[in-house]
Amino acid sequence: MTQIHPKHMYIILAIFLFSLFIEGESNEFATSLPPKSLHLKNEKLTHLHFYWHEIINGDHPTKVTVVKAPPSNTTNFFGAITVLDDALRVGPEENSTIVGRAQGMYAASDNTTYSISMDLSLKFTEGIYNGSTLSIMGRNQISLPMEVPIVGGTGVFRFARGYTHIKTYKHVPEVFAIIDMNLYVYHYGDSEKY
Ligand SMILES: *[C@@H]1O[C@H](CO)[C@@H](O)[C@H](O)[C@H]1NC(C)=O
Ligand SMILES: *[C@@H]1O[C@H](CO)[C@@H](O)[C@H](O)[C@H]1NC(C)=O
Ligand SMILES: *[C@@H]1O[C@H](CO)[C@@H](O)[C@H](O)[C@H]1NC(C)=O
Ligand SMILES: CC(=O)N[C@H]1CO[C@H](CO)[C@@H](O)[C@@H]1O
Repeated sequence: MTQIHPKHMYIILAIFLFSLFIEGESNEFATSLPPKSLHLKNEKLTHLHFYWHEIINGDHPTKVTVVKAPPSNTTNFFGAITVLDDALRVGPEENSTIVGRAQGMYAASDNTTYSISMDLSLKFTEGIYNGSTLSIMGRNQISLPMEVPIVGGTGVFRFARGYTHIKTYKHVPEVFAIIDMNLYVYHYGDSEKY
């Protein structure tokens, strides 16, 4: 064992204190927290199942195409942008209970097949989920069953991550589309207090 000379001890202590000072200075805006301080104790996995109802035409369409695909040199509506505020219902029937809404936008972003890039907030209005949201972002090739990432959330769904299976349940072109959604999401919150 090598002995540390007392003089060296002072130097080591000085370097240690200086490093604390540097860290404090450079991280004025960022503080490391124990996860418990945000009640992040039990991460849980929740399965949600509901139907996404999009009314395309009629008196009360729930989506609007704000940018049409340029008429030339495009295929599969490439370039079209749509904004939506669609109901999420427990069942495929048009009068079944609303559990939330899908709000956001999508752009036709594949020039060889009809596929959209989605940026959706699912805003829930039922039970303990009332007021919480999930953010969904990713590619959706509408004609096929798809998997789209869940990239985050708020409220009960803070720190959310997961994926959603999306498949068309019923589609009447130019009239409406009902999409079956199964979501698998890791998150922490479980009460009104999150
Ligand atoms: C889309 O596809 C069409 C037809 O193949 C082609 O003419 C056009 O250049 C493509 N557009 C883009 C942006 O790649
Ligand atoms: C929905 O409508 C159908 C037939 O129109 C009816 O039998 C059913 O009870 C209604 N469901 C709800 C939840 O209102
Ligand atoms: C959801 O929360 C809003 C705002 O706090 C409230 O007005 C509404 O009644 C709640 N809905 C349900 C179904 O609890
Ligand atoms: C596939 C297609 O529509 N191609 C057209 C793209 O635009 C150029 C120039 O405007 C035309 O010459 C092509 O026929």
